[in-house]
Amino acid sequence: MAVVKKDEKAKVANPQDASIDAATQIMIKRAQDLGIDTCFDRNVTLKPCSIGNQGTCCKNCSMGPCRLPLPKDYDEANDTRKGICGATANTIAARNFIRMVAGGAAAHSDHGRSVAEVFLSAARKETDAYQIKDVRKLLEIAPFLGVATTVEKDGAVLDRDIDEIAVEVGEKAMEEWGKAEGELEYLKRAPKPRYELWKKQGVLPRNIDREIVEIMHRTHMGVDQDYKNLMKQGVRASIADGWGGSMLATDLQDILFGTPYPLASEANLGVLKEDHVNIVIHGHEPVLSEMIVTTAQKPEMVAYAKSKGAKGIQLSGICCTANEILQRHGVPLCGTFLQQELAIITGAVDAMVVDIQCIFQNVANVAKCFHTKLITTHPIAKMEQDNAIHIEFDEHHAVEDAEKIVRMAIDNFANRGAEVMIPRQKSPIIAGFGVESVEYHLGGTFRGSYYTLNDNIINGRIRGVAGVVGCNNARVKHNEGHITVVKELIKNDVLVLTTGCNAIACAMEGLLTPESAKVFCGPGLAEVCETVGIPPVLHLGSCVDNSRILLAATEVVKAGGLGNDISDLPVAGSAPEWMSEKAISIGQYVVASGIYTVFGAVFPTAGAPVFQRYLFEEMEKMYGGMWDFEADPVKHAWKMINHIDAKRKALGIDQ
Ligand code: XCC
Ligand code: SF4
Repeated sequence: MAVVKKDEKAKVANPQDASIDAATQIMIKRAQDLGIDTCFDRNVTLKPCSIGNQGTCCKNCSMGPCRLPLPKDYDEANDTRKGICGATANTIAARNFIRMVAGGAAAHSDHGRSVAEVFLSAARKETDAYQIKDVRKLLEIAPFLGVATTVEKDGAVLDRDIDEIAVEVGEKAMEEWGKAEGELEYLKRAPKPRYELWKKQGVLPRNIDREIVEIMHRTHMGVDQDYKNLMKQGVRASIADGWGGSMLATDLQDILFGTPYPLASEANLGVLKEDHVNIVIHGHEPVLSEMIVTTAQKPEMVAYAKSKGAKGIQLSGICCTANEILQRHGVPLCGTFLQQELAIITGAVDAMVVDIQCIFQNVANVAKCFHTKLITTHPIAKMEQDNAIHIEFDEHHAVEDAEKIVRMAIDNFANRGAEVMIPRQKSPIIAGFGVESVEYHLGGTFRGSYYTLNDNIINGRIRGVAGVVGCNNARVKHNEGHITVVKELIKNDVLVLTTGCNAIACAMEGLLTPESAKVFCGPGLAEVCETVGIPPVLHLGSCVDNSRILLAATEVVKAGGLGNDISDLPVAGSAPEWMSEKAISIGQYVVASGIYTVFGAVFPTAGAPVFQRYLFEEMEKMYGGMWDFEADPVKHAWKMINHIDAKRKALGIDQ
């Protein structure tokens, strides 16, 4: 992947080197003309530490940091590197790696916990802002949490009261974070052989919080100093994320806000409208943004905006909050992680509303250069800059909070400067897929007809399925990895499931339309997409919605014909431009679920080759899935395709 080059004289990014996206290039240049620095420029002036980059810098106690770079003449048999305490490069890299898992699992799971709290308030009718919207899904997940959906009365089996089920589901869900005994309830949703494998490996999570806490303990100075044992806990915590915190977040959000179904929208900075009040929502939790969507659509709010000289209110989103409100309401995507500063630099954003995760602190500095109100909303995510306005959101006065925010944005419309510049680029998209809609669109089941996913995989029209997900990373050319990997996959008949910022990148590039199948796909995949009318790249939502990918894989296994476990399937995972700890947690639970997973950009264990080999090779023997790294996006895609072909061969469907 091309590394962003620096313009020696100016010490700013060359826009053409920094991104493949025209709107982004225009806005990087615009920022430079205005003298405002963005992450693209800071990438030029701030170089990463090459030892930290290799994963072999330990600062877990104050005798360090102990820095153990890989020697130029590295000789594995005589690796004498050690910290003051004697910790080896493997121990240090493994500790750092699983601390990333802990950070990521904590982020996803704490998000899930917040949703569960709101869910329980709604179920108990302590708030009227939220209701149980999707009863079908409530009834679907209740049994997995051990909640009965029927009662016996006088020998007859009757449907149980929905409100009662909801309260019990809420209570049982909350227990998953901290129950004293047992194991996570959702683990049994995995294919049986997978569950048995986890049991055999001793990695069934007990509860979500405990596995994260135990990582912090085991990586403390002088505790666990065996990289294999450390990784065992990393695997366990990651499963608690994917099959626990994240999956609960997705399910409870679906029940509260509705399970997504395919809908049309648009993506890229061009969705901002000069003559509208623009509110950009950024972060991850849909609890507040759902309220903002409802509020901004109210006739009295639209009338208020008009009274201030605007033609209406344009909502749009960045990062995963964007994906959440896109998949349920069709709210357009303003941009990916790396475009958050650029949105404000258009001069057209009247308010940027942020919640948690992936929010640059620098958006406050950029907002200072414009009229933009930057509003933080979450008690755990404030900013030190004095222009950051904190309006703390609480589900008990959700409607009032949302109204206050929308009014503040409308009132701010009149304060716009003359210099609004919105790039015109935007692409039409179809988003809002999930396990339910993949099934529905592909024949109403997974197997047994011309249209179904399993049959199309078996007959080879679809070569395999890839989950391509994850962040942007300012250290590599914006969206180049995402788009190159995805295009190479669909060109070779691999159906792509996407979430997170990869989904936004694909959206901007026009890959989320059924029409794109003709242009970019191999003949088999094109035929399937054209027959059933789906895009070759299916947008499955936010980062917590990677749980949808796990469940889709599980359904494919259950439908039969493709082996007994997820590790038998011709599937692969990828995060071409990852940067966050959440991505490491996701990668690890995908690997632990039996899926070969390739990361791009950098890999944080390069300084400890023995430990890295454990992740890249040994893991497959234990879990049927393993990590890999490839910075070059075409080679990256081919590693995935080769893996898919090997799995097809093993299944005997390679003709
Ligand atoms: Fe953040 Fe979820 Fe990464 Fe994008 S993809 S940069 S984590 S928003 Ni999850
Ligand atoms: Fe150094 Fe060991 Fe302390 Fe880490 S825990 S900083 S390796 S002495």
